[in-house]
Amino acid sequence: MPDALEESATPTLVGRSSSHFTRVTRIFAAEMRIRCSLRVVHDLMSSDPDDYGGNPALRIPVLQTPQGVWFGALNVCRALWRRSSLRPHVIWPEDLDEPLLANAQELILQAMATEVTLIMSKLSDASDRNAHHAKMRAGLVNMMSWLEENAQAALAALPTQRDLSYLEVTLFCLVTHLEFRNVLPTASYSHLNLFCQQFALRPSVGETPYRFDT
Ligand SMILES: N[C@@H](CCC(=O)N[C@@H](CS)C(=O)NCC(=O)O)C(=O)O
Repeated sequence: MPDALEESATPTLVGRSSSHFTRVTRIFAAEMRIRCSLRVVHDLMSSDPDDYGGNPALRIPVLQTPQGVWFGALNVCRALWRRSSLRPHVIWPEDLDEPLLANAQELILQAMATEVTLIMSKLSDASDRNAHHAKMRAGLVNMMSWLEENAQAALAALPTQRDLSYLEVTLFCLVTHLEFRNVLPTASYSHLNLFCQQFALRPSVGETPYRFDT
């Protein structure tokens, strides 16, 4: 197959419709108008990298393209952007060059990772009464409080000339996922909820709802 045709072949996203890191990439794909087929990872307890599109970390999302395989949400989003003919103006994490914005991005990604650990330890039947679990929950609550306090200022500090930012997509996927997976009630986070309501007006959000794959 000629290179040009290979590049245009539909990429496969390996992930789950219930996963927040996967949703980040699905929102990016929708924003870039790139059609991806979803290969669902049904068993997150599998230790076989082949079940995760070859990712040795045994994590999703992964994007399989004719060019190669991309591990992790940020790599996937960048790969999608490079494939896109639209090439919208995206603010990436490395563009966040002041503490407020850089720390907001760090805490959003850490809160997402903490949520994964809490959910996975519950799934694997680990006791949720141990000291590490309690520390992770405390950290998650602290991070969400920090984000609630600082989100308005951080969002206002984003460059106005943008079509999209990794910060907004990850923040939206984090806050809505906490509620979806009953990890933490979010009703009291009024600024974060307002942001989510506004961000949810984007068609890319409506096209990628959280749901459990069957
Ligand atoms: N650094 C990775 C983290 C991905 C991640 O933690 N994904 C979760 C699903 S949302 C996962 O694969 N969990 C399986 C596990 O923890 O074993 C990224 O940014 O994509």
